[in-house]
Amino acid sequence: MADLTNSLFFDGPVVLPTGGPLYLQLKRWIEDAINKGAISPGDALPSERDLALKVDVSRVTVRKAVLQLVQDGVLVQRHGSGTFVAPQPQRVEQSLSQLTSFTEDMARRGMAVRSEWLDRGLYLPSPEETVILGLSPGEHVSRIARLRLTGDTPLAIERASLSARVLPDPAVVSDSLYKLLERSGNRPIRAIQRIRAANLGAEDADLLQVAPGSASLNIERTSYLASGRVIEFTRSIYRGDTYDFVAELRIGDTPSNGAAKP
Ligand code: 16G
Repeated sequence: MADLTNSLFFDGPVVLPTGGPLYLQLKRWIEDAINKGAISPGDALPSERDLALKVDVSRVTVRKAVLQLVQDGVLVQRHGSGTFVAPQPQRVEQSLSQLTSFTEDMARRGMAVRSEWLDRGLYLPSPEETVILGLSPGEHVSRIARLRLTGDTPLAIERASLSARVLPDPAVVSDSLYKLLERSGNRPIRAIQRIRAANLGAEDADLLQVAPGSASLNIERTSYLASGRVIEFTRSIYRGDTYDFVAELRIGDTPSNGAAKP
């Protein structure tokens, strides 16, 4: 654990972001410092008095900003020892062999899940969507883009495309897309996933509340109905610091274990 009495101010004079009440400006500045990695989980914040002096605001302003950050779960206060950057969110393990929804994955861990809408609407499909979803000429695509969170912690950005014939009104998706598809008998039973490591651009990093360039796991899921028809094509961007994908591996029927088939 580092003593941050001074290191928060290494970058020179403090320039608060503009707009809104002073305590909210200070709150955003502290959040930025955490997101940029200037202060890390577990690090101690300078004392209220030191912060007020360095930032040139009143102690009341510091107290209000810190209180909000504590309420948001960004900072924690330990009686007698000070204020600290909250520990990293709990890592989530997801099986790679089960076809589950985000809502189900989180419910199994007892975590409340919610979504913030980034976009939802009917669009002319891209050539990629036309091919992957097997759309007929003139058929539209329903796109839903969501920030998926547990509490106040964003975990993933998901951008799903479905045929407008399957989902004519994307506004009807409330909590779970799979639950909705299940009701119309369109829940996928099989999916192919492609996972690759990437670094977050500024916009996605901002949504996921991490520093630009942070690691992410980008997943493309193409899901199928029992008929073999593609029902969903989703691109997800998971925060690299919160997700572990776990696959169970079994020895196969190979010649080496004597179980080879002709
Ligand atoms: C998962 C799926 C995503 C699906 C979503 C439905 C991955 C990588 N992606 O996040 O393809 O659209 O679940 O979740 O697992 P929902 O039913 O909670 O909306």
